[in-house]
Amino acid sequence: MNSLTKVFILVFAVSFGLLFWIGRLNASEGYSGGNTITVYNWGDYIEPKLIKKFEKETGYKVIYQTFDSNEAMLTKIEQGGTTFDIAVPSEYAISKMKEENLLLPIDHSKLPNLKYIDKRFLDLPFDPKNKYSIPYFWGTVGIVYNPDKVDGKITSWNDLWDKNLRNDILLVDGAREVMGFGLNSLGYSLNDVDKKHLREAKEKLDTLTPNVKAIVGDEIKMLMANEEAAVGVVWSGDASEIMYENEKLDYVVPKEGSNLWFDNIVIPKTAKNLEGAHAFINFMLDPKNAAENTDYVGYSTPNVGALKYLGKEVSEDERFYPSPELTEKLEVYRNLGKRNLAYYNELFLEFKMHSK
Ligand code: SPD
Repeated sequence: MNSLTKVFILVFAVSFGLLFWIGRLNASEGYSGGNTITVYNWGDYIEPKLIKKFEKETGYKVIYQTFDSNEAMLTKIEQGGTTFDIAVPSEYAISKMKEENLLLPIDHSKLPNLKYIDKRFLDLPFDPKNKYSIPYFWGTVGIVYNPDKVDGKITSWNDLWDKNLRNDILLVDGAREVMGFGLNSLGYSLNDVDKKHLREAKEKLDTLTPNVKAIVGDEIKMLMANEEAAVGVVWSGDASEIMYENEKLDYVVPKEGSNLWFDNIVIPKTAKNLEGAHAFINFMLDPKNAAENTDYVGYSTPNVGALKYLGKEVSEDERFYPSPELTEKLEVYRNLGKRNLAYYNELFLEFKMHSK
């Protein structure tokens, strides 16, 4: 082989290697465009068979990535370098993303299945006219408990401080959720930004630590269903899943009040495949697909078309489909602004350190 051929082979090999690694990097940060769409969703938040079905029906290939909190999702999208076509933030995170100009408007003419969404979930204050977001799931924060392991019924956030629950409580790993119930237990709003109240809530939470067994993510479902703890503070859909696995358990929204939340689908500004993103949203809005998804993940659907397939035992279970009167008494998280959110996160981190 002459030296010119050697140089040619070397240049070819290096270029091929570089292209390969760039391709891998793109894939890991959500490469999309052409025939591919990248979806960024909460863990355990879709029936996997629906992804396959979507790919088969539309010819798009789905790259699927997950997050476990709004804060983690926000940080990743704010940092840039991603090309997610779809993300699923909660309402206060949507307000923040709008404020930071991180979202693209959604073309409703490409979503014929939007008509199946209950009007109650449309045009909410965090996104007037649903310009940037389409309802996916909704729910509450509450207490799932094992009646065999607690004295009497649980009705209040303050029941968590019962001395008999030593090392027997699991908490959802969410700053707004944990700080929120700390505030609610003191009679404050879960959108309170008064630093004195927030510190008071954190100090009260610190006194709960002897009862806290762990602060966990999606594994809370398996742990509660297997009776590894008596009580869990969870999102309603996780409670529904837990109770499906272990019928003995019950779920309550505490009397002092709690959070009503909405997770909506958005198209981040960095999206590369708008056609694919709209096709995905419309597919998820199809009543049969939405019913299959609801049946799998256990959360409450805003899709009235889907409820028909799920049966009355689902739609009439007031623990997971609370009446409009009850939901009016609950509070939706507001976007509290960068500084206040940072303070919530800081106090929650301190609490986590304290409970180790
Ligand atoms: N495992 C999926 C959990 C999704 C829960 N989203 C709730 C957000 C409340 N702010």
